Amino acid sequence: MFIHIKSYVASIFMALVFLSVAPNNAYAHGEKALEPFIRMRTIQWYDVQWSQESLKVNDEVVVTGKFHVAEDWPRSVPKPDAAYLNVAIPGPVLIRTERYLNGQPWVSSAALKLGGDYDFKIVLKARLPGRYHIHPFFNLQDAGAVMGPGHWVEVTGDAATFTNSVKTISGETVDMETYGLVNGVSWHVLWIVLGTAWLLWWVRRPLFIPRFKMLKSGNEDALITPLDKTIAKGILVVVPLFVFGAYAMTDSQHPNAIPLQAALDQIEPLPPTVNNGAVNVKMIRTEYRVPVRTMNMVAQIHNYSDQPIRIGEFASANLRFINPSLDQPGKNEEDTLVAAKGLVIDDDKLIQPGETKTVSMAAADALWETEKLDGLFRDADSRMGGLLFLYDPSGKRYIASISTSVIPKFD
Ligand SMILES: [Cu+2]
Repeated sequence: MFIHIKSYVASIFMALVFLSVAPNNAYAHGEKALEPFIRMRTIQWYDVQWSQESLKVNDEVVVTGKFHVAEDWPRSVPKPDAAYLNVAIPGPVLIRTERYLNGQPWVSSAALKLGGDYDFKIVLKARLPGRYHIHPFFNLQDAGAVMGPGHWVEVTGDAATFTNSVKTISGETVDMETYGLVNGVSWHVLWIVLGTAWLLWWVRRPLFIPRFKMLKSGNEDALITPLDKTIAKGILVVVPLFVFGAYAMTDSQHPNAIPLQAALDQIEPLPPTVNNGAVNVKMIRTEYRVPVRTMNMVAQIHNYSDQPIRIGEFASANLRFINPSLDQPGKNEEDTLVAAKGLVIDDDKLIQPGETKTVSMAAADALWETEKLDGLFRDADSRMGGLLFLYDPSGKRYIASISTSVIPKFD
């Protein structure tokens, strides 16, 4: 009976493992995995660009972009006190050679300031040929990975020609592809051989039940022979000596070793002038109409700048809803995450300097559903965030971060 239950549980477990492993979309790698309120109200990416999309082995692709750290950071998500910007790629097919935040070289994690804007640059070097979807993404401590937009990059050429040499502080040039490999493999082999030998030494003898019987009959002294004890003592002396010896040798070969750095990098957000702070947007009411997949937003916009402005785009969770009547740069209409005619404004006139105007906007596209952002209403936190891009007649951009609770409409 017990065996039956066990095999039943085991088969359910196997089925679950299989289901979780079997991909239903081989291209997705977690872009839609996080709850909508986290994707919309933590890291708000914009202007993300890839320097090229077809490169040869050893060529570089530079990923640049900006992100805004939402002011209305969700209560249930730990604050970004240690955040690490990385690139999502399927394995070491490209290597990251440089990374900058606000123009500053960036090695470790950094604390991000809520409400701040940051400018990043990542340099990648192609290692293995193939076609890869590359995203910048943020690893947020205790919160998870917030994906930025992705782009397909094709790598051609011969993997054997890949080079990855770096010059150390002491002036030595090392090949990162092979450096320390023999050493690492040798140590692993040593411990595996030693561990397996010790295991086999005991396993070759009668095991649990015969030993248990000997123990019960008071014959336990016969279980461990003097030779066993001698070998055990030998291991106890030789292994630590060997480890300390190897350590002393390494230390004398490389006297100036620096440990891996664990401190956080200190990087300030961009000065507020970058986004001017010249436009203030107060959300009055936001409704999402489920059947027509439309976010209806009523906003009060105050223009503190000295130029008349118009709304050009609403961006949230890497989706971009564009006002088609305004010719704005970087529309990227062919991008699957861009709704090129997705933003409709009821009274789409210039907002004059000093004017406060109430505007109704509708961000409509099936992307709300296909990107699984409509799951917002099944969350305990149904607040949405995003960036509103406004432009003056000269094309200068003003960015306002918005945050609003969303009411679903099911008809
Ligand atoms: Cu992707």
